[in-house]
Amino acid sequence: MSLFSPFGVSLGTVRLLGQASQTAFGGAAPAGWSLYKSFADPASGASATVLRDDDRYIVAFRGTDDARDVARYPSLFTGQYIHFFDSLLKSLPTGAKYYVTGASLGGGATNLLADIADTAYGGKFANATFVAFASPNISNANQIVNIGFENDPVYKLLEGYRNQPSSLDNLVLATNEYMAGNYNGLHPYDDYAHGARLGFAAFTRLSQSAYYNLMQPDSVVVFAAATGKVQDIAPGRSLVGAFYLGSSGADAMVGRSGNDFLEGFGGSDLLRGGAGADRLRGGTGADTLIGDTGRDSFVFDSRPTSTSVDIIRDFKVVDDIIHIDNAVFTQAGANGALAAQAFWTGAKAHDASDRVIYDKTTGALFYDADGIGSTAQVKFAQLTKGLALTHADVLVV
Ligand SMILES: [Ca+2]
Ligand SMILES: [Ca+2]
Ligand SMILES: [Ca+2]
Ligand SMILES: [Ca+2]
Repeated sequence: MSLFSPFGVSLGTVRLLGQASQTAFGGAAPAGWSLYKSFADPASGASATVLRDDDRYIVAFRGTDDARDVARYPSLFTGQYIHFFDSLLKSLPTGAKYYVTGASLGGGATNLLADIADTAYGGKFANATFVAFASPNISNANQIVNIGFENDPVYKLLEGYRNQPSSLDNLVLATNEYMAGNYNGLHPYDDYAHGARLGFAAFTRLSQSAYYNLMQPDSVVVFAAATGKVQDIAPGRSLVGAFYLGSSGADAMVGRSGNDFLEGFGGSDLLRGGAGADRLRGGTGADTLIGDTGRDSFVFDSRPTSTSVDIIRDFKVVDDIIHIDNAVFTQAGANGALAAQAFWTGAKAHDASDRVIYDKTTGALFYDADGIGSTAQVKFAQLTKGLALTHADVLVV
């Protein structure tokens, strides 16, 4: 399972089409794709870009990506808007593989084409892949997937913001406006989460997330984009776990009472789980991790170096566990519980089999690739002093 698996579309295709939708706004074409046709109808303001790679075509509709689009919403509602593109769509070849995308009003056109693709334009778009971003109107036809932020007041506007089978409904762009309390962009109306570029950057982050395959279409995914603390603030959701994805800079992300998944990426981040069984993954940088109550797991999957020592403020032996990834802790052993002989309590290794060493007097946690061999141990975490830590507190993943 992942965010997009029910829709038969990969994250790679979503990212490709996200970039293509940016091409309609003057962004660079995706690698391997070239401009096939530009379309602009001055009378209606409708415009689109068609990209080509051999016998594959991407039709990227564009809107203005700002409030001027609203004048066209009635024609989205009636379905007439797509017909501003008739001359373009009729001119495209038959028998090709089509991808159809767009953001905002362009997303609306994408939904309208999905609705009529089985019969309109000679059926040439009947087998197209449809991915729409931040669209006010939502179709559920032709396996379209609709992507937008729940706090974007444009997304699903013409549906009264109702969840739809084709829509991702719980993605949050946690900007300063969001954290100030405008959790849905309607208090007051503010389209701060509508910018297509912001959305595109968020999807790049998704592709880098170690949690991607744990996400489902209705998962709450919070993208940190605020200068201060980030937390899901949606009402009625305090017990629902969320995925928190940080930026490449310093983030401060705090989970609520559900089972949360936090990922800091680069920068020295503060991750705090709150109640519930949380998973905290600092990424690179010197991160501060706080699990709070519940059975929390702390994941170390970046190469242990002196600049990436994470502090775990509240490790509790009875509840919590440390995960070390053998892709970077290469001598830690196979996936599963750390071998008893690979753990040692002391200032340094005492035999050749020691890999994880806890210094009870300082609280330092070390990795030693070869035990008492010639390779020096590297500190990778700072825990509290005096813990009754054992090999059972470390899982190799
Ligand atoms: Ca970060
Ligand atoms: Ca939590
Ligand atoms: Ca917790
Ligand atoms: Ca980090």
